[in-house]
Amino acid sequence: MSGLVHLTRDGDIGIITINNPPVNALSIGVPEGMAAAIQTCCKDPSVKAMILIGGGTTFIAGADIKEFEKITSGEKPIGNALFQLFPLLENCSKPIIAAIHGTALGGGLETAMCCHYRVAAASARVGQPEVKLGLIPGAGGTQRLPRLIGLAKAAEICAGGELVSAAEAARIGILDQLIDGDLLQGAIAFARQVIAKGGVPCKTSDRPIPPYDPQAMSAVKHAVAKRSRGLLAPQKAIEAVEAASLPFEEGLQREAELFAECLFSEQSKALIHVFFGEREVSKIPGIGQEVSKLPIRVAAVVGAGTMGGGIAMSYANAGIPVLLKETGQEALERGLANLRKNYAATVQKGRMTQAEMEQRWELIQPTLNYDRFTEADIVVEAVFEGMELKKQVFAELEKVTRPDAILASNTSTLDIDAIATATSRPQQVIGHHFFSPANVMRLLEIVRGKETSPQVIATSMALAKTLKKVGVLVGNCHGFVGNRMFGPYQREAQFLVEEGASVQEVDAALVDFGMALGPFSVADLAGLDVAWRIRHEVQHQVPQGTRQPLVLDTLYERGRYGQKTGAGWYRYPDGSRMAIPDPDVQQWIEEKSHQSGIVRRDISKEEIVERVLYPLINEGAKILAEGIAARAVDIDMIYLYGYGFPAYRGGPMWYADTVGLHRVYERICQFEQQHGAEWSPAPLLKKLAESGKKFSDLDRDRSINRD
Ligand code: 3H9
Repeated sequence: MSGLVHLTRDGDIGIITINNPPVNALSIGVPEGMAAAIQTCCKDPSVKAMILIGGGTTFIAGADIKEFEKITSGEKPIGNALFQLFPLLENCSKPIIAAIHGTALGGGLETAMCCHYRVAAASARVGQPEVKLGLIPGAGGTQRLPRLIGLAKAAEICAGGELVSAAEAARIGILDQLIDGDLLQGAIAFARQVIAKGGVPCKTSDRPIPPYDPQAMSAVKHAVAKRSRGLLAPQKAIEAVEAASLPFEEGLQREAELFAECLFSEQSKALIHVFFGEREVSKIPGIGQEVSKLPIRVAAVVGAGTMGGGIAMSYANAGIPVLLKETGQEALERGLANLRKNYAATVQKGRMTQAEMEQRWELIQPTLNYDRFTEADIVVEAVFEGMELKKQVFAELEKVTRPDAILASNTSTLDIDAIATATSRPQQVIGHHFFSPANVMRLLEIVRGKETSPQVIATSMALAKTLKKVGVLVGNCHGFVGNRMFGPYQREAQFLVEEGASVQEVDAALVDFGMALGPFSVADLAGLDVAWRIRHEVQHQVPQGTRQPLVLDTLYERGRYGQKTGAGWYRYPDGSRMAIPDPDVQQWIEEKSHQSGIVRRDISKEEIVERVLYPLINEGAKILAEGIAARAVDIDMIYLYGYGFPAYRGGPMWYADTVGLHRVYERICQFEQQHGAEWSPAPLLKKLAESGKKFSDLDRDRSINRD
């Protein structure tokens, strides 16, 4: 038996404990260890039943995701040992009871379903989340789950990937019993009852599938199609579940084919990159676990506008009391009314109870002065985006906060070191760039100034987790990582419409690529006044003769600021959010093209995607070379969680790797010839392309050097 699995006894019951921290994944050695333990118990006539339980904080979180790359590279076959274990478990003549705490996920739930009974702690959760990795359950999950709970419910769980609480799992038939108190003792008592009743094992694969409900199935299919635009795995999961109507072994065979199809897909590789990426970004080179963190018990936000209100909600949602300061009564009341409206909408959608809303509301304490700011462990400044105003606020904060308080700015573009000069404690100053709506968007771009202390950085990273955000640490430059890269992306979108594409063609090409919204819809949402102001703020740095977008000024001058004014690149009649193409905009674009001597032409979807994404990637390469982002994966996570980049493409840098850096570099060189110096390729991109390497190779090398 392997050291990862231990066999102990409680009288006539064999207790098989998996010890593969942190999540008891089914890594090499675990299925083998379980198989050996079962065989030992089977041979021993004094053992009447077995309990399978996880050591530590959880049951089994599934197959070891790290091992999938070995399979796709041909180093290892798919789940060999698992496929030998499962018949051994299910066909065992002595009853085996899975005792679940923490989570039983993916291969973990599949293991539990091969056991003859399942009991769980009330706090446990189960699920088949493989679709989140671009996969489907591949070890019988799509065949056994329908036999427990019916085809429609199984399709919902396998194609949606959401976790199910123990109470719900017991209600629908995945679990046989919930255990109060000590799980192992409860499982032992359950096993004794099974033995007393004659101990005849009940195989999941022998069960008939509960009666089919076509209406429920079609509702699941409809919901899945709506939620999973562009994704392969959810559809395959439904196909696999439907194959459960076949004889069991045939269904298993179909599941295996579909699993392999998903496993070898680019989507799955990208989503696995995202799974590890989301965790990797919290590991900061040079700032280890030993750096102590400041406690965040009370927060304060300066500015109750859209951003400030959303930030206050993020703190309240995490249970942290937050002071919300405005300068005037009217602005404060407006901000609070918006907050209340936001919360009420969440309650209406059923995502929060009224009681939860009231609890969170209580945590937000409005104020017109700094009187209680000494209580704050962190202050987030969220005032209008202008250097002088921000400096003034920071100078005030210095006087009203404790010396150990973190002073964070929500600036989206401004120099954090310049802001820090307004205080005598630059080591406490940091950027916390939230994304709108701040209570919803998961990205928190954390901007380190040149003097920000390691403790303030470590606290900010931990705080991001508390706020349920993905915190990514970046360096200080105009626009940091996200908005700096977004500049060339937006610029090229505008050039494309001047050259012949329509606003909606550009948006549609990017939406088809998988972006949540096209660049013009995003611009209308963010506000064209904001884009105009940012462009004009940096205008003096742009070299003479550089091509400038022609139409943004026209829209701005006509008061078309986007959705908030009912018109921008599109029209939004009667306050709706539905973008309607506007012939006036098309006419202005054509006039401007004509005046500038641009000959309009047809532009293919492929060119649109390359023209807007490649400058984004090129800028990303410059950012990497400058160390503004520590790793390509940091950039990927920023784009996924802050800019609606499709997760199944892994983020812009991962996407570039999949296209091939040589191809990306060549196209950028061609665009440079056609469109000028703005397209000059990043030296790092050139170097990687010429040496046949990828951005992910660079990350791997850096992580090896770090370890
Ligand atoms: C599958 O089962 C396929 C089968 O159907 C068929 C096979 C043939 N493997 O998230 P955390 C690591 S597919 C390897 O921070 P939490 C994770 O990277 C699998 N490593 O903790 C992290 O490492 P590090 C289906 C894994 O408490 C550490 O564990 N299962 C795995 O917030 C802690 O993780 C899933 O998709 C894994 N399976 O959340 C479940 N899981 O410390 C994926 C975790 O180095 N896992 N790690 O950064 C999860 O959803 C969450 O990790 C879980 C714990 C809820 C379990």
